[in-house]
Amino acid sequence: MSNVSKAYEIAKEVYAGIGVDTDQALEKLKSIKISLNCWQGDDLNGFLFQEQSQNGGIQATGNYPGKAGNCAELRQDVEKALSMIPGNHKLSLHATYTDTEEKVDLDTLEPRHFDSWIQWAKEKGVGLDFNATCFSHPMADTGFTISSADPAIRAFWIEHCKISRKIAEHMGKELNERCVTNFWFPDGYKDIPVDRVGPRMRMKTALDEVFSLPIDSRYNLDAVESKLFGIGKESYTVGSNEFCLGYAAQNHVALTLDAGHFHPTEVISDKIPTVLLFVDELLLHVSRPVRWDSDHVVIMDDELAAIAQSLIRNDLLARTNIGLDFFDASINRTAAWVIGTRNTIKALLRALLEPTEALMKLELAGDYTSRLAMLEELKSYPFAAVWDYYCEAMGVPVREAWLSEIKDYEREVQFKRG
Ligand code: RNT
Ligand code: ZN
Repeated sequence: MSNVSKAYEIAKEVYAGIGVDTDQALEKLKSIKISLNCWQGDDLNGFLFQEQSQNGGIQATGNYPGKAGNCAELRQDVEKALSMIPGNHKLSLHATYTDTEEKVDLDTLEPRHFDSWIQWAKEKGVGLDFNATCFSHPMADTGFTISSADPAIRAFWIEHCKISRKIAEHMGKELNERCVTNFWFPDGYKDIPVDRVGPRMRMKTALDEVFSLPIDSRYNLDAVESKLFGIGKESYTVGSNEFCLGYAAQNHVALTLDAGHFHPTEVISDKIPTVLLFVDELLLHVSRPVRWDSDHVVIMDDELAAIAQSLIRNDLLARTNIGLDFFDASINRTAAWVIGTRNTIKALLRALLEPTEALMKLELAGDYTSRLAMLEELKSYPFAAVWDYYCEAMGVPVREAWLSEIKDYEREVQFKRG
């Protein structure tokens, strides 16, 4: 028996002692899909435009060598990352990640421009999600997209959003797995506006038009993402939390909660169980803000643990789509995926290894002493042995064994890229 198996057998007994079935937890864990953000692979460049004007107040920083420069390279990197992550997962594509030689723009894209991605996803058994790309484009230079006061700009972005839904529906149909399409708009002002209502009314009307296009809900789910502020849009964001929450609740679209899009002491782990009382579904952008919406790689911090607990304790997974949103260009980009995704899965496992029912009983009985005592003791329970065993059983590297694979991969593949 390997050390990993031996340690697992002991851990299994320890958890059984508090009424937790580790095998059952792992079965459940296996069914949870994480949507990897494609944009971690190439610093949000995409392949639609040769020279992309970057705007929208989001930014990848760093210049680590070996970045994917085309679809084939990006896919190769994603495959590498997925080979080190246990379970079956999804890839979230932005509209700019087309695979085509044709001269197309965001308002003339068609589902067929994503054929190679769909083909690849089928072959690899990877699910796909989608994102309208309403930034880094000359039509977004004024800082406004679908809420622009200029009807031509507004029409351009409305068209792009409609097309995005069509593409997503096509992907979902082809893969026979619902695609989740995220809509985030950078729209806002650097300085204090006079009219706080007008842009929001325009955004509301524009979204109504976008979502009026009939789409098969078996194949696509729409989600709107709020934000507190972006770089250069510090004073006013059209798609604020209240705007998106209200819109999602009223119109039965999903709400996207990005961990980096709130005031620094606000946490999405508390928003998840709250807003699900009022919205149908959620899309999470699991991220890590450091002082601001800096999109750092997800680590095993308290908030990640709390997000996982929120989902598991109240069984909210069925209405929550878990996606990642970070982009660090200062470290190996493939390693970033591996670190962030493994951590997210690890956090879910830790939550699954909690004797939730017993804890809830203590709480209801008013025994807060035992609640605190147990929650603290649980932190040093041997969850790592269960995690290692899961990795081994799922055929992915155990502990940091994946790191040397990345080092080989960057030496042999990524650093040789032109
Ligand atoms: C921006 C939003 C948005 C983007 C991605 C690239 O602040 O978080 O989700 O990060 O669409
Ligand atoms: Zn996000």
